[in-house]
Amino acid sequence: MNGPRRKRLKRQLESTIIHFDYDCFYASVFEREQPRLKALPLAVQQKQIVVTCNYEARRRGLYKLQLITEAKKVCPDVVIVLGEDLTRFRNASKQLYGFLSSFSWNSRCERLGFDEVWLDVSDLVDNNVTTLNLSNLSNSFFRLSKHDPTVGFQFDATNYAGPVYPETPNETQAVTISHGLLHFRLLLASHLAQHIRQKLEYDLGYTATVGVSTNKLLSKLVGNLHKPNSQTTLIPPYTADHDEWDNVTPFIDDHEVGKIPGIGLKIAQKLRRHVLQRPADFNAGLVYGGTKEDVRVRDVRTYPDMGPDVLERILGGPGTLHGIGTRVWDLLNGSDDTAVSQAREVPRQISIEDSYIRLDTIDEVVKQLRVLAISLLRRIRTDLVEDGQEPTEDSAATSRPITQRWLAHPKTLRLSTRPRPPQNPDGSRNRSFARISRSAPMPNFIFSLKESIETLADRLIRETLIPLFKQLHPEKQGWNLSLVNLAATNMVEGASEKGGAGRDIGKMFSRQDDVLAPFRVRDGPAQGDMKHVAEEQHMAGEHAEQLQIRAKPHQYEPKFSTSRFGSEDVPTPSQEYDTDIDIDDTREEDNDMLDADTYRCDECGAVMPLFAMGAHERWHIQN
Ligand code: DCP
Ligand code: MG
Ligand code: MG
Repeated sequence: MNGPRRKRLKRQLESTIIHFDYDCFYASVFEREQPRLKALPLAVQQKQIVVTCNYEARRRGLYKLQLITEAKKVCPDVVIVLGEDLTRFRNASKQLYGFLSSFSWNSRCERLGFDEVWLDVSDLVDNNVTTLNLSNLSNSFFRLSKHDPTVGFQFDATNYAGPVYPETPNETQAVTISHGLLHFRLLLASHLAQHIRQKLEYDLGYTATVGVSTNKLLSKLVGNLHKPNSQTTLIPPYTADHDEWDNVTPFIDDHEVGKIPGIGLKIAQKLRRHVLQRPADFNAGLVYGGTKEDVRVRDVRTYPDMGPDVLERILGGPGTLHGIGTRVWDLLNGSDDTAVSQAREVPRQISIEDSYIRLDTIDEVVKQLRVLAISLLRRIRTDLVEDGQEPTEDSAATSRPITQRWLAHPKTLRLSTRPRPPQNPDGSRNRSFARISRSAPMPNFIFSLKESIETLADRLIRETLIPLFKQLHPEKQGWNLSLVNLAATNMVEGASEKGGAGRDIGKMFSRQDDVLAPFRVRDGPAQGDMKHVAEEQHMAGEHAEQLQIRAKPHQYEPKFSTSRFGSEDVPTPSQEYDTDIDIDDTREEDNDMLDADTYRCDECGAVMPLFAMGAHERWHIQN
């Protein structure tokens, strides 16, 4: 192990991080609505794909991102539910986030997609470590509340809760004082994780798979070892300082390079190519098909001369951020000093979009703008208006008037479209993901809570959206749009009469939204719409990792930001209103799902890597 790496990792040993990934999330949301589904093989369909299925279905051979036709063949009695409307998943995700973040003392609670959350429990755990009764560890009490010492749970602090990595027989796991602080921190965190998982299941009806470690990278990866409804703690030693070995290196070494969050498709390909001395092979699969050659972290890490400088040379280049070599070297060594980001009260922006096979008349555009504007206004009200009650002298009064208060005002409305490129003489089209956009000040009338959403939407279309559209597309015809996006941006938070930190934290968290980068949670399709596309499917979990590896966080590639997982690098919209057409100005926020290696099928909207496209097109021809 080299010096700088050890130093870096050591610095991170002061944090205690728990990563949650809900089990078969979309399927669980349906099971909560209809408990009878629990016992049946259940698949959630988007387009022609099983986006997820419950574990009963997995037992019968179904898997995520399988074709529906294939799933029906493998398991003829599979129950299929439609999951294109994301509203229920978004709501469940918010509720679960609110629940998990209520355990936090430091408000560091970050969501990735809909189904993953990191909790930084460093302060909570440290506090409990310092109050351990070392002479009676097996009868310990975990304090959950800073203020009330009676709130918490009993636990046995001589053993980890749940499985650990490396697998260790229970008797040899026993922890004594001599094991040191890191052991105790992780051990306590493992009990906390178990407690939270149990409550999550009993109180809310969801199960999760959990990882416990000292940074975001390791906690996310280690959780995968025991699925579903379980947890894994990566136990010390984390560095080989005084010991002869550490547990982090063999753990991270076994991963295929593309499985490391933060190592995207292109970076992974470059690493593989360097190690293999030739481009790595792909198996062309239909959807996200069995993909690449297995090049493990170990193969890269131990490759002759490998280190930050060589990586900088292999991966760097025009348009890449300086320091990519160090960053990737850190990741390959299990080191990640990105912080779990602070819970945010309001989203940075709210955006709604839909994609279209054909959208080429003004009448149809107005119709679609109405659908989008209604969704947008509804989301704005849900996310930005807080219900409260007028304070009165009589605390028992039940008839206090309900008040509604704006938490924030989006100051800008942006309309973006993605025109289809014109046909080539041979009838083919060039692929293009370029968006164009125009923005305008958000008119104040939309903040009226007295008017109906429909009335506001009609006025917004008349007064703002149609003029914006005409600026974007001055010609009356000749265009054909494959996508329209409406975004409320430039969020200015309203002053709170109750003040910042001390306000109703439950409400605050339940409103928190979009910890989005590197692939943002997109707003869901408006109900009843037909061709919603898979962009918002870039959520969480294993397949998100697959998606993440081809996500393009920024225009240049590879992009490396301080927060690969977090929200910090969700760009803040410009304060200025653009007056010129910016080609593709929305790419950073909205277009970062797709990169040159990703393709969206014009026919059905499914998103897939280019190599899968041939098979996919053949599939359309046959069906
Ligand atoms: N999802 C999606 N499209 C994808 C990948 C995922 O719509 N390409 C959705 C469906 C999943 C949710 O995101 O329910 C979370 O993704 P996970 O990969 O974590 O999958 P699950 O939670 O469903 O399953 P697991 O139990 O393996 O975590
Ligand atoms: Mg999951
Ligand atoms: Mg997930």
